[in-house]
Amino acid sequence: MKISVLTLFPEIFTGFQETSIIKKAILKGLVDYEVIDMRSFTEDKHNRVDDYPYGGGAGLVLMCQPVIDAIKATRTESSVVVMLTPQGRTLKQSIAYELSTYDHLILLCGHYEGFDERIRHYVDMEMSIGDYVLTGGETAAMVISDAVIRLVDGVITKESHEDDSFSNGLLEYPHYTRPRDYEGLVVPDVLISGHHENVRTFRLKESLRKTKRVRPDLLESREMTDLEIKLLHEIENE
Ligand code: 4H6
Repeated sequence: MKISVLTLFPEIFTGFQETSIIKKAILKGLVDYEVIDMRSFTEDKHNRVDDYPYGGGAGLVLMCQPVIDAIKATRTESSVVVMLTPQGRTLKQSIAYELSTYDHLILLCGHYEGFDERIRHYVDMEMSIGDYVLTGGETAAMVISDAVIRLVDGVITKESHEDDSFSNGLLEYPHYTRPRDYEGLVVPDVLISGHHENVRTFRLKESLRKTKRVRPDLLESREMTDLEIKLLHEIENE
């Protein structure tokens, strides 16, 4: 898959592209990651990309010309143009899965007070990473890129994201590694027993316990198996 980021601050993305799993995905050719400076599209004699809002008010607004020319130069038949804004649809793991199946994502990052409204005519969807305000769309674009890239086939193993929090509608179970006893904090016996079925049940129960405690909203909209119902009853009676 290809991801093109349209931004006024391309340097923010260097550390992201050069680190860990994202770097490997790019090196393996699984993702083509391109960062484009929208300022290079300005036709203003002072290189301006923003201007005062009609009707007055504080702050500056990104102009149509450089932004729309950047979109037109970057998009192809198969591109999906995603604008990062506080008003967009909130990112969820299920949306990250959906985005990871696309051929070409264009992530459009705004700054200042936002975009001239007419730019939305050139956008396929508007996304938000949560209910808070950022100084620019770049960090949101990085969050979306990260969530999507790790789901692209071959970037990490399937098992490693099938167990992820949210993938099965629950938060992830706890993990332990050596040593077995750290200052009296011991690893649960079942994980050392080698009994795979018991390990699976333990992990499911701990996932349910954590989800019930910190994200009960996730349980409300989720179908339960008989085993899950039984484990939840056990948790309630402990
Ligand atoms: C578009 C419009 C995304 C982009 C306005 C972007 C939060 C998110 C931005 C703005 C973002 C999110 C500019 C409005 C700064 C506030 C960039 N903030 N803003 N939740 N900011 O995904 O002032």
